[in-house]
Amino acid sequence: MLPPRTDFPDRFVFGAATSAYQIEGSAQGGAGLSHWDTFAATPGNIMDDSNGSRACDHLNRWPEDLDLIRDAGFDAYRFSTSWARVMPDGVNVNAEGLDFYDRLVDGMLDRGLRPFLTYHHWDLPAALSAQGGWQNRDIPARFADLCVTVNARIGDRVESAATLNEPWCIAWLSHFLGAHAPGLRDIRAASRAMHHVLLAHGTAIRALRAEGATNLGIVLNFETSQPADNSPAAERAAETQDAIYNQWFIRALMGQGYPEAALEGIGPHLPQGWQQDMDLIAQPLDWLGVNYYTRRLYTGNDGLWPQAAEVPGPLPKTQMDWEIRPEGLTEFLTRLARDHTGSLPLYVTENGMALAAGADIADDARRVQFIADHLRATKAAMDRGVDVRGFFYWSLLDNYEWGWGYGPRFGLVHVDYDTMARTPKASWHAFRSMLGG
Ligand code: IFM
Repeated sequence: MLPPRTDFPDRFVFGAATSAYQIEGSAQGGAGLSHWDTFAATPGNIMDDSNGSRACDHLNRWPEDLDLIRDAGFDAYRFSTSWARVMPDGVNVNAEGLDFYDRLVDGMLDRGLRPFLTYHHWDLPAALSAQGGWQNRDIPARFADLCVTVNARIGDRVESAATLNEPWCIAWLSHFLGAHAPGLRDIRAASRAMHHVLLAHGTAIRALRAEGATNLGIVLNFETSQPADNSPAAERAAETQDAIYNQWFIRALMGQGYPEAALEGIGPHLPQGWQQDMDLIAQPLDWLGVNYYTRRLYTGNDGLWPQAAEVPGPLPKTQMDWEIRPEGLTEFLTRLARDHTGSLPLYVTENGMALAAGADIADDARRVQFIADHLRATKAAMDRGVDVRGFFYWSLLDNYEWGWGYGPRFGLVHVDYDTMARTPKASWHAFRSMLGG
């Protein structure tokens, strides 16, 4: 059972989250190819060789999906706009794309749902990727254009807007670890992307404020990083990983500079004159989104980079093989407020688990437990004085889990990918009982 709603303040927001490429169906509605379409078309990049061309067919089934959010009793829906749908070539606007988001936002308001927009959740137009994408210093201006264009159409009706979802994934996972589009393993590309993604955020926030947009933030992901043993080498590996993953972005955003432990490897490859960009990156924010899923353990190695030294941990795991450790959420929320964000409002913008469907696709008791434990972990941080304003479950629907394809099932609602039938799971019903939907 989930904790009662009365454990949380009246104004605390409960929501469900998705992203465009993972659910919409990228081959429809006049969208251009994104670098996820081209990455997925390259054999070996996606575990089941699938892509997001149809995904959950949300482009056509969105009324049913919004009904599911409303009927569970959620207050809000966190969604993203697809860059390749709004600007198929990265520059020119596809009116059909903007019309879709216009209808979607009206659909939310008609159902009493508060729209929480994310401008970019990874579907960079392939045309911009071909010009260097996040490695290219022009990308901040292009991204600001996207944000201003979308804001002009739906900004009057969204409650809040985040520039980017998980810049670590956009930059490091995609350009150094090679696991996400564009699939590079190149320190120069990665270092440039690590900087340009932040510059794009700052440039967009400044442009949006000039248009009068309010309630602006960004969504970062955090993962507990711990040494697997007592050796100095393991400690160093965990610290380097923590610096790259958990400190790089938040420190720069809060005007605290890049962390030394990460600059050691990344610094030599940053674009020349990067120091002059740091003020623009540190634009004042109205809130910060926190995505939390797991922790990872590192043993020592001789190299600079900790990933080579990751070892499996002993805790129970999700379908992604991610350790389940709810107290990590309390730790991050309190650490963020203490070390970086002070009184800035925080939202848990993503938390959830992948769980394979059993014989009864609606029975996901383990997920109910997972959610209950993470809601309690959120409350524990609030009890310590952290200003947490909301919790969004990832994800409303089973969907396209990037390089993992359609195997992992994160949804509160099961999706049959042949028939597209939606079936609410026990976790959806648990939220409904908690929220009075
Ligand atoms: O599915 C992703 C989402 O797109 C971003 N955050 C993590 C989720 C689970 O991997």
